[in-house]
Amino acid sequence: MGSSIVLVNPNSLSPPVAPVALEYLRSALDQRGLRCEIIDLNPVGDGRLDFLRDELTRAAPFDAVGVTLRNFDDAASTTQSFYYESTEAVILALRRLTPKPLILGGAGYSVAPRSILERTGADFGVVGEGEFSLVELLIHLDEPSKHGSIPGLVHRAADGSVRVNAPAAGDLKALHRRRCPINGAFYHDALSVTAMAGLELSRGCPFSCVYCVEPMIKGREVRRRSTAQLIGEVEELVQAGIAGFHAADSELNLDLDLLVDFCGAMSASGLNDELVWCGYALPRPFDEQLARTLMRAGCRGINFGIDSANDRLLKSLKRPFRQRDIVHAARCCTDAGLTFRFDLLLGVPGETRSSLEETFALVRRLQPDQVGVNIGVRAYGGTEFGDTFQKGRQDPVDLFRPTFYVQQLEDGDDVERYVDELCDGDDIFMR
Ligand code: B12
Ligand code: SF4
Repeated sequence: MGSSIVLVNPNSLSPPVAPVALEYLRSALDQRGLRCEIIDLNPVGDGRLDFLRDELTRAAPFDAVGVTLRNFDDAASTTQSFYYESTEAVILALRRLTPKPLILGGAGYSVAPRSILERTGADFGVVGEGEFSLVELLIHLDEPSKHGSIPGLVHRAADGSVRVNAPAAGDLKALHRRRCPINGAFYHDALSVTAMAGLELSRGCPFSCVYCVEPMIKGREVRRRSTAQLIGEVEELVQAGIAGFHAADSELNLDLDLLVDFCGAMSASGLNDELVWCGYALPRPFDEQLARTLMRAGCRGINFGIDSANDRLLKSLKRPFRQRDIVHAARCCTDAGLTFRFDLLLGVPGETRSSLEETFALVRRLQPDQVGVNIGVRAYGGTEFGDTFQKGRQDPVDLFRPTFYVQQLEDGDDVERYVDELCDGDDIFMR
């Protein structure tokens, strides 16, 4: 039986995002009396591997090492950054520094679990949520006969083949999360979206948008924490001097009862005066009362990932809303004075000059505070879009590496060029 673990955060992207996953995992381990030390490489800069070696020596003895892989690429066709390589360097260094079992997990890891385990030679991985499975694995570290029944565990069978257990949805209300922000001064000294703490109200998404990995890594059932638990977490953030949080939910309005209840409790407790927050939401269900409730609760920004204003394209991407919902949600935010942003996804299959023009015309009419402009769909393995992308190809593409579909316009013109023209130097468009 193992009783202690070191968890490493190798993320070094700029701007930095606080490793909320490690805070949540540490809470779950604490709750079961298991010791957890955290090594956060994000603030270190040069000399990361020396720092890692020194910190491992300080943390010894321990029974296992875990690494969080939050993201392995930026999902953007214009940059195609592949962060996996810098993370792999940390994992390989750990392999050299300690003989203890190496366990991988995280949203990025869960998108390509088998592939990353094989590339790194790590001993175990966890697909999906970590709070329950990591605890079980640590307790049964030396009992391979138990590994086949740990949800989401990626492990090697006796013949060396990699096995991936089906993930399960744990009871989030059974978790007593304690918020002790990691490296608070480094992550939280400015009030930008990235400098906010993470806070998860609910987990999971029931929709099937063709390109999205979230139902795959968070589950399709929307599970919630209780409002009392969430308010307790927010209080602890405030006590730690945190001035804002970004909701870590796939979409905030998947469970409207929870959201409205949480907002009411934020207002009633006065926490709405202590910190501000923001998050992602769908344009439906959304109404003016919700926009006002969010404002009163301290919410200062909603990001609608609308992709397009064209109903034909929204339907083919299996988005659970249409243009009229976008218009309605935007009007509700404007009337309530709630800042909102649209994220566009352009150059999807079937995109034409006129669908691009329709999207830009609508966006200009609705006047969001900001518009994120993304071109090209990232094809991830395990998604419907990834499967369609592979179909009919003689040589399958390695979808782990940045792989994008960008539609050419009907006259052969480039979407990127035409989008630049449509943005016309307007600074609400973030390219
Ligand atoms: C909110 C959010 C943001 C916010 C963060 C704000 C903030 N201050 O926290 C913003 C907008 C800044 C952001 C930015 C980016 N994001 Co983002 N983001 C999210 C989102 C919605 C929530 C992240 C979160 O906090 N989750 C809550 C925590 C608790 O969950 P978790 O990290 O998955 O951890 C759990 C498990 O994975 C597991 N686990 C984690 N680590 C470990 C380790 C071990 C050993 C084990 C066993 C288990 C384990 O257990 C944890 C608890 O259950 C996720 C999607 C999602 N629903 O999770 C995308 C997501 C993580 N982001 C993603 C991406 C691509 C990015 C960007 C690269 C986008 C860009 N082009 O810039 C940047 C990277 C920023 C950075 N510096 O790292 C992708 C990553 C997938 C990939 N391709 O690798 C995701 C999955 C979205 C998606 N649909 O593709 N993001
Ligand atoms: S894009 Fe949003 S609504 Fe669609 S599956 Fe992903 S998280 Fe769910």
